[in-house]
Amino acid sequence: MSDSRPDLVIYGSPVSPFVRKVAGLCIEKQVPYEIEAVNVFDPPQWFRDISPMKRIPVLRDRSVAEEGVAGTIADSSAICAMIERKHPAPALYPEDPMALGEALFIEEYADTALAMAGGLGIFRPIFFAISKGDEPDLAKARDAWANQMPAVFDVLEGRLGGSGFFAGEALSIADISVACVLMQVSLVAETPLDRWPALAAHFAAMQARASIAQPYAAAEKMVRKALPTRFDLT
Ligand SMILES: N[C@@H](CCC(=O)N[C@@H](CS)C(=O)NCC(=O)O)C(=O)O
Repeated sequence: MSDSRPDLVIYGSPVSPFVRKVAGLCIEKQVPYEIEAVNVFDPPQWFRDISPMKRIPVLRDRSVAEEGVAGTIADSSAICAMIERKHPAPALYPEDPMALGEALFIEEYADTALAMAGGLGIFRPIFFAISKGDEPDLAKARDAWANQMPAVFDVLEGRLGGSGFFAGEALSIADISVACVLMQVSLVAETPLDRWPALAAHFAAMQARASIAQPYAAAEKMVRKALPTRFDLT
């Protein structure tokens, strides 16, 4: 009997922007994958064994090994770089050295600065509270929107300049990373970007791509069960 399962398994949940980043890269490359649900806050021992920092996502490549640490990679950036090498087309890392450096920097900036402000500052105080049956901490979320997000948006707006892409002349890991992390805010709150027109245009264009929209739709389906509408943080 032939095995119709995809080689690539992403352990985690589409509610994680880093899981969606890996899924988005796979979709752009038309690489089959599946997501296997793991509750990262109370993970089974087998997951702790393959995720030293107890974070999602972790990737398994079944063509390498079906269990244990072999065949697994923790951390979305490491995972995406591995998939790029294994499935080079279309290239999502620029060839030009400076453009590559810029793409990797923007990916890191999205995964840290943007994720701190939007994920820890806005998504968690709202969604984690609601998931536990508590009132959302809107004061904290509004503070993050007013006082943390603008500086991050200023950097992203400046880096885009007049281009439709963050690095080089084509879609890259930078664009996917920014869109996935910024959409973490959209899961729980309106995301008005009128003061940052280049970023707003980039965000709209990215949301129209299946690679961004499909994993986000899966996350939104889960989030909307607990939170039917988004908050206005302005
Ligand atoms: N740098 C890591 C970040 C992963 C990360 O922070 N994942 C979050 C979910 S979005 C997580 O696993 N959190 C678990 C925890 O905070 O205990 C990556 O890019 O994969």
